[in-house]
Amino acid sequence: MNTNNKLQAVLFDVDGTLADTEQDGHRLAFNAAFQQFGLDWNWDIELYGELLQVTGGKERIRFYMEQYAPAMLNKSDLTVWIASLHKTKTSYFEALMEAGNIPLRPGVARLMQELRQEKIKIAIATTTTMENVTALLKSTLGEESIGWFDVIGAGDIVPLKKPAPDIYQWVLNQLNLAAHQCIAIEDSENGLKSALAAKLPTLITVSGYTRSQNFSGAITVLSDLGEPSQPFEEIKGTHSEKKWVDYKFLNDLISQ
Ligand code: XBP
Ligand code: MG
Repeated sequence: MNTNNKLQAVLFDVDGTLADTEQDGHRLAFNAAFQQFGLDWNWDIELYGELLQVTGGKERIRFYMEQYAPAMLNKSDLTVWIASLHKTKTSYFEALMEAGNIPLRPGVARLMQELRQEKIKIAIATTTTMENVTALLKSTLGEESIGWFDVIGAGDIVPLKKPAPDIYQWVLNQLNLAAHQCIAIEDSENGLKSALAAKLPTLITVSGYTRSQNFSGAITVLSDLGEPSQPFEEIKGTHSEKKWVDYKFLNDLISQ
């Protein structure tokens, strides 16, 4: 561990932050599962943007049913049925990741590699399932990359999903670190609320669906993590001269 510096760990969100997985990943997987179950539901790009206000796939399916298919809520085995529909959706998502169609966002791989070199811990705090995290990491960074993470907090291991703080608190407990020694990287308002409720300083990189959300409370809001050859755009700036996020950038952010 690097004791000369304040930053001890970086906690990454997954969907929208590591990769733009929602529109052409999760959404397509949900629709494929609906088809397999003989449902005439189709989540188009716009509708899916509205449904994203609810985090968690099972929770999102139930929310959709409340709005668009309330009669089906009377199913006697509703919870089991939603879980099985969601399991099918997860299989389709894994297959989409294996096909390798969704790349990591700018700067993600570079920053993770640098943090590992600097002996800064890296962790994941996500609402999605462990299967999905594994499939994304494998297809983008290789099989061994799962082992790079000191902690992976995913899916149903906590009772309440984002915007509740549970998943970030769980990861902090596992890391045995205080929130002020860490930084969270998120892409959504629900994710920001969750991280802030766990008292984590939070950097936002906006994604397709989240650009116009409310990010008050974030330390800084950027287009992406940037690369030396592909600078980020500052949305709520730090006025840093450097236009890509690296270890020093993050350490300076939480030391201000
Ligand atoms: C993203 C989510 C997830 C995904 C779908 O959360 O809310 O529900 O949309 O994944 P985060 P599941 O950005 O915190 O990762 O169907 O596996 O829930
Ligand atoms: Mg996200």
